[in-house]
Amino acid sequence: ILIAMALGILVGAFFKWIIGNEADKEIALLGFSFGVKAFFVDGIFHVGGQIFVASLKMLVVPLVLVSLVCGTSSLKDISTLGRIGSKAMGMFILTTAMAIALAIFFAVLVSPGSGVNMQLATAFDPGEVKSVAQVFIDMFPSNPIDAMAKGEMLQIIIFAVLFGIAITMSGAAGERIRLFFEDMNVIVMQLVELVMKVSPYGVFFLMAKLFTTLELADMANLGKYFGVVLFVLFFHGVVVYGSFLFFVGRLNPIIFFSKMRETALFAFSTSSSNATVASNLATTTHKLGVDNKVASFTIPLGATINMDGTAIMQGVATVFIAQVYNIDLDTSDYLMVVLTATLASIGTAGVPGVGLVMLAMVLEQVGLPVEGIALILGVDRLLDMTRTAVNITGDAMISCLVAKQEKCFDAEVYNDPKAGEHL
Ligand code: DAS
Repeated sequence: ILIAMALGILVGAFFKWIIGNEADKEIALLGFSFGVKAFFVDGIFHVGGQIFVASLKMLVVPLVLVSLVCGTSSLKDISTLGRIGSKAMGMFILTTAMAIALAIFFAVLVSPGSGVNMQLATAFDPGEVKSVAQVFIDMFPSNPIDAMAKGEMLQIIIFAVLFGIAITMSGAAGERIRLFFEDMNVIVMQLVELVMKVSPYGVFFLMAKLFTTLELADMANLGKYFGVVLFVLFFHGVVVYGSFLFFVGRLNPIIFFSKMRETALFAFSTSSSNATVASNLATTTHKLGVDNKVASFTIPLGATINMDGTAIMQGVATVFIAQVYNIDLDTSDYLMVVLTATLASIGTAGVPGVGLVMLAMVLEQVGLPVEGIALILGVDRLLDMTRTAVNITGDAMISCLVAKQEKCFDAEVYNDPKAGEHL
């Protein structure tokens, strides 16, 4: 992806030089540059880029529907939800909402996108502004099929969770449907994999088109975006999680972070929370003293629905893209971003790149141009690796807190530097 990005920038800048300022061109050259612009920039690059963005958006509905139905119905029966489940869910949602609020605060503070003045292909229409009450009423779909057809993601998320709970209450019939959705989940993950395979081409086309218009000076803005996301990821992962461990769990954060090192590195290298579940389970039970009764529930569920790192990227990216296109977001927009990105991160399965797919949904929900994703695609890979490490660290931290509160926690194992060394 990085090579595709670099090539796209070079080709885009080259064509920008050819097309350049038409005023000082000979007629012949004018014809040539017009041909280049029509065939390459507005032709191949534009069409290829838009196809890629459309394929990202194509994944959102099946991905959210299937991964949420699986996640919710895998609770087997609602009684497991009980105290452990509701405490874990409460902590998941609290830390994710805090992550987005932090992301938006620092993004507005640093304003990485201001000064770019990117032109929109069509005039920006924010659509009708809903009251917060209306937002909550509209979250419940009167027609779930219509909601899926229109991509009303908040409605799809609510329907998927309710449907998943209904499955756990439906005995043998529900079990058959649950297994069907588990199979569908495998297929949808392959679909995501397929789109991620062609993403280098998509990145090339989007960056080439982008850099026939973007000033290189705007790269500084991209660098600021990258820096803000990384800063908030580290701040949230170290300061916020460390504070929860120390003040709520009365646990030494230094021990936690030193024991989480290998698992965090595994998440960083795989960019997949799902792939890290086994490692995270082993670390939380054998090294951090969390009873398997808690970890076996909170780690897999957290890998699916607790993605603070992803929510941070989505919060910063939304502010960045709004600033790049000079679109003012007001308080209700930011509240909608917090709500949507929290729900989006719940609906995001833990595989590489899905945070970007869900970003398309967050942008659409607040009426921002989805093609703005092109701006950040090229630098997303390294951010994906980092935010995945934060995602799974949050799962482990919450597992420790819930286990401690439920008296399913072995403090001796937690404080023993040699515990679980055989892993
Ligand atoms: N890579 C995802 C994960 O596994 C996160 C993301 O794409 O944002 O957690």
